[in-house]
Amino acid sequence: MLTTSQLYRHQIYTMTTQHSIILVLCIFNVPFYQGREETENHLERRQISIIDVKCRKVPGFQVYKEGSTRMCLHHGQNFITYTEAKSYCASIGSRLAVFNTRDKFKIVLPMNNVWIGLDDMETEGTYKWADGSTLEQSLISFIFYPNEPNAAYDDEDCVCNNCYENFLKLVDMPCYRNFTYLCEKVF
Ligand SMILES: [Ca+2]
Ligand SMILES: [Ca+2]
Repeated sequence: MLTTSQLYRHQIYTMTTQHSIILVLCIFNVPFYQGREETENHLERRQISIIDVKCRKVPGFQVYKEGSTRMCLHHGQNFITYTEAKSYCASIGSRLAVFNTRDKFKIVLPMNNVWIGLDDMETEGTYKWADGSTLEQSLISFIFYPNEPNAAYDDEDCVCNNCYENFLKLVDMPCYRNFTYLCEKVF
């Protein structure tokens, strides 16, 4: 039988032990979570630096920035059809540029008469980016001029920026029209 005094000391010992375990867990947990955040930040910085470093080594391409977004782009200045632009980008180890986030779209926004990698050539009304992904519905009103894409002449399957009158955003246009183009190098 434990005396009251012994029981009291036992309880104190148990509590102290439990607190010690919790304390130890806390000590080890703090650097664990900090470490994970640092790793994510490190990876994000590394991703940025990969584009910054590698893009400079690709002739004709340069880094375009918006916020923390980086894109390695070549703006071809000659006026060619969408299909020609697509082929040319492939021939230099790239593809037509994909602007599938708001920050990315802000990069192309000030450019005029330029094809980007977005079309509904495969299935009318279903727009796909040049990386094979489908255009997100939530992005349409942000990147397209109001009431575009409108398939105005039935043969409008390719997308260009600021390439029709004073429509200062994306519109769908016939793919045989001639515009400059943006190729994107992906690392
Ligand atoms: Ca179309
Ligand atoms: Ca149109």
